[in-house]
Amino acid sequence: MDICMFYFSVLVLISNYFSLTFSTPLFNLTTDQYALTVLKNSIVSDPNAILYKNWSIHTPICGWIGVSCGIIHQRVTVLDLSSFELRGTIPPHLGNLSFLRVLDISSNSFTGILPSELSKLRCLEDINVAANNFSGEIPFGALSQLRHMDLSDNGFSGKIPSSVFNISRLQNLNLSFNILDGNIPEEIGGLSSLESVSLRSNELEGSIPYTIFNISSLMIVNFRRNMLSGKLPNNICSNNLSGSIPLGIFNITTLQLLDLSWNNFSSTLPSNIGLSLPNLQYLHLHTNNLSGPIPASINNASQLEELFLLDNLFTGFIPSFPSLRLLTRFLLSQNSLSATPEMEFLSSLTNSEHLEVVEISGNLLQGCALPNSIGNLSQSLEIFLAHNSSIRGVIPSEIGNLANLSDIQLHNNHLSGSIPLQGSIPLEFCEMSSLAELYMSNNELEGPIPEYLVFVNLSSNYLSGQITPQVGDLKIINGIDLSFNLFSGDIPISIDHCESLESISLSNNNFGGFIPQSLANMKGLTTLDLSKNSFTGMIPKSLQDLKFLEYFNVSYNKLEGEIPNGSCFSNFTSLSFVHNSALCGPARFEVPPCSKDDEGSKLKSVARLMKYILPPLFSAMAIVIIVVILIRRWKHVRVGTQVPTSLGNPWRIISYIELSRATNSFSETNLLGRGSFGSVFRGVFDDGLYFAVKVFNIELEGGNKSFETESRILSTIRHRNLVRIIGCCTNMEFKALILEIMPNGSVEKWLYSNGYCGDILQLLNISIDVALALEYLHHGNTFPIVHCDIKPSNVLLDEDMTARVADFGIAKLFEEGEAMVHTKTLATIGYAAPEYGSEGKVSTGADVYSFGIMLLEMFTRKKPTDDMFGGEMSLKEWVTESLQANEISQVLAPAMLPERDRHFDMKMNWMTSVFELAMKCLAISPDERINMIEAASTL
Ligand SMILES: *[C@@H]1O[C@H](CO)[C@@H](O)[C@H](O)[C@H]1NC(C)=O
Ligand SMILES: *[C@@H]1O[C@H](CO)[C@@H](O)[C@H](O)[C@H]1NC(C)=O
Ligand SMILES: *[C@@H]1O[C@H](CO)[C@@H](O)[C@H](O)[C@H]1NC(C)=O
Ligand SMILES: *[C@@H]1O[C@H](CO)[C@@H](O)[C@H](O)[C@H]1NC(C)=O
Ligand SMILES: *[C@@H]1O[C@H](CO)[C@@H](O)[C@H](O)[C@H]1NC(C)=O
Ligand SMILES: *[C@H]1O[C@@H](CO)[C@H](O)[C@@H](O)[C@@H]1NC(C)=O
Repeated sequence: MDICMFYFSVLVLISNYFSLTFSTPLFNLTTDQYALTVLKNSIVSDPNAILYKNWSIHTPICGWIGVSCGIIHQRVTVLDLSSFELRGTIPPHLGNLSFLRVLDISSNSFTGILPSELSKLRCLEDINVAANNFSGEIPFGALSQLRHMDLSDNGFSGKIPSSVFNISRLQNLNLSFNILDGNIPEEIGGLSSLESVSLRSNELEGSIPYTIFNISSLMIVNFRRNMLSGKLPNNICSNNLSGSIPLGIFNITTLQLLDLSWNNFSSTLPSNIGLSLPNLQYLHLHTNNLSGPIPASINNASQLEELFLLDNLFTGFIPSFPSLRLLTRFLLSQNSLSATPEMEFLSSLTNSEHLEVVEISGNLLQGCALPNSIGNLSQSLEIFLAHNSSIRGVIPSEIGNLANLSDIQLHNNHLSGSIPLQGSIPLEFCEMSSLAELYMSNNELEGPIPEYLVFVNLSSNYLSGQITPQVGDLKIINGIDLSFNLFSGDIPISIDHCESLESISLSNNNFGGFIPQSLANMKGLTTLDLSKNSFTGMIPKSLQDLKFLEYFNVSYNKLEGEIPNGSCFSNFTSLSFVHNSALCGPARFEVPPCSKDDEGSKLKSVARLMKYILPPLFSAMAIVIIVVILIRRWKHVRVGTQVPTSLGNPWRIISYIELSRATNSFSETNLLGRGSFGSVFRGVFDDGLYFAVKVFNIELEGGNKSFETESRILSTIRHRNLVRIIGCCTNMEFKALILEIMPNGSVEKWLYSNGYCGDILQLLNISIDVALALEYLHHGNTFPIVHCDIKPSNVLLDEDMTARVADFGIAKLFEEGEAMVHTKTLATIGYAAPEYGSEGKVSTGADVYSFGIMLLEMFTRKKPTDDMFGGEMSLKEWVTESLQANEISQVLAPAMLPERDRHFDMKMNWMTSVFELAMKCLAISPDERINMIEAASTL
């Protein structure tokens, strides 16, 4: 009989004895009732009034919400208060709930220590205090019945007590996201029932004890480091495990997840790893110092879904993995790996039907060429990164089969030959100059267009040449957009072989000759834009039979003769026809009426010309600058020149001419604002899309750099709370970024506008948006990005009032090994952290500080530079004093929280929490500031 059962029996005996002696078992009930009442009284905030209403002294505790009792003894066995949004402390009296089996107070805001009296809970099987703000040491002694212990996401510090490792029944141990230090004790090997252990993101150091091999039931091992620090030094909590990975860990056949990433392990992987770990699903060993070959036996771990070995020192050939059918992510970038010339490992991945991500960039793939079988990789493939790898040869056109590929990066290789005209080529247009240069210097770009093109978008480039008659081979093409280029020549008659064509835009080029009658053979045509060219002759009458034609534009040409008036033409307006030589027809087209004779003779001559004169032209397209091709299934592509803006879509390259037209030559009336970098204008594209364009003043020192920084950063990141880029326009003299327009302006403008009403919820939402954006910047990428200029004027509001962080002109993208850099860039006074403002030291902490100031400003509606501050008194001091005096209503923005508000108390509590959070962001020393993960989760 185990201790708990023994204890239980004794108590039952006693209570029975008492029940015989007295009329009710009052003795036991009052102990539990007393403990829970003390707990209730220790709660300082219960925003949903759960305990306040339900835990009534007049009802039996066993009916209280979150409380369950044993049927016979009527003692509390379960206390589950998870996610009640409670704030307060845990009193030692809980240790008197001697029959408690389950204690779950997770996802609240409990603070203080966990009382050591909880060690008296001898029946406790499951304790979950995750996601609170507990601090101090882990108090437990021998809780011999414990099976599940979850203390994650708190502030527990000190060493892991060895008593934890004496709990032989323990199955799940989760201590992640705390600030525990010291070594992992060897006693861990005694946890013979352990199935899952997570010590992720602590400050543990030393090595993993070899005794771990004893734990034959382990399925999940997560010792991942806090991502922020990784190999970066010091400032934030991080594991610092090192040495070799004990080989015994690879003998635990039950293992499903092994995550040792972001540590400093230096060893090789055992060659039989895949044989000894047949159940492995996730192998995350990235960002360590692991070396040696990647064992081919990994292929035997047929359950493997994620293989993350990137950022290590692995060498040798990448083996083939034909058996990994469940693989979704294959990340081997940043090693010193090589491969066979045909890159057989890539071919072997064609068996992985669910493959989504392949990253092999930054390796030593000299002499390797991408195999044609790349086109047989899974249709679910979204990301393929193989840049900086010395790959040679051509890009196989089969890559175009990968319909869902949204990010492919092949720059800085030795690729040659033609650019396959399919697939969607990367996001980083402005960055792609390196790609273009590489192509330019090594290649003559020419060659036939592959036959299976679905959509060609070459608009807004400097492309010249003529359309070859081979265009007729594009049997399944849906759309051709060659607008805004320097193309010339005729439209080949053979274009009518493209029977699926729905959209043709050739506007803004130098096309000439007649409009071929054969266009009318493309029955599905919905858009035909030939405007701003030099077409001559007549508009073929047959075009009026195009049933689906919705958009037709031949304005600004040299056309003459009658405008057809039948069928689909009845809906077009004079705008489609303005600025031609001598068009005539119905009055509503605002052209003179036609005389009968004119018409007949002209028609005939046109027909004759069509038949005999237009020769088949053979010419190749000479591609002069960056070729940007987009093919999407038709359903993904909007007709015409709609700008793709959704996530994953590439940037659009916009010509200066187009931009100038769309902003009315950058007129003053379209000016939205000026800054140190240059100016922002409003504009509207032909298709009605409004946008903002940020024109960088590249003559100013730093202007060019600012453009580069901003486009570099914005091309690598995507988040709902960051301003989104539509495209760019760049040449030697002019650099601009085209951004989504934010109809509600900046937070600053909104904060100090007349319509401002200080809605707390809205402010909180904005705070959360900004926090999430910063969390993503700091922690969501391989290396942290520091914005360096967080303030209300750099946070914009979209039409839904979702906040988006903008203006990355002075942001810093940290490289490996950096956590702090020096800068001379001027910080904004008032918002800059002390170490940044005075010494130019930039770390993620600098953003945290600025965010803290922004929080204070939003809720007090006082700028840090307000006249009332200066000398000793700063915005921070001012709020601190009111917090200490418990009088924050004194500093809240006027009218923010009227006394009559129905939820006055609750909202006042929120405000206190917000200000307390701001203070944690405003610690003088960057090391003492909280990080944005904590800040965002607090909010
Ligand atoms: C408390 O909550 C429980 C469970 O939701 C419910 O059954 C009980 O009636 C409530 N008691 C009071 C006094 O509201
Ligand atoms: C990691 O531990 C090593 C010793 O094992 C120590 O020299 C080093 O400073 C530690 N690094 C960090 C970031 O704590
Ligand atoms: C792992 O298992 C193999 C085969 O069972 C054995 O030879 C080896 O000694 C074991 N290694 C460790 C470190 O336990
Ligand atoms: C990582 O380990 C190596 C030795 O294997 C040591 O030289 C280096 O300092 C360690 N790095 C950190 C950040 O602790
Ligand atoms: C003209 O436009 C109307 C409304 O947009 C549409 O219902 C009608 O079918 C169009 N007519 C032709 C001939 O396309
Ligand atoms: C049990 O808890 C302690 C605090 O840890 C109290 O001091 C005791 O009074 C309490 N005992 C009873 C019977 O409620």
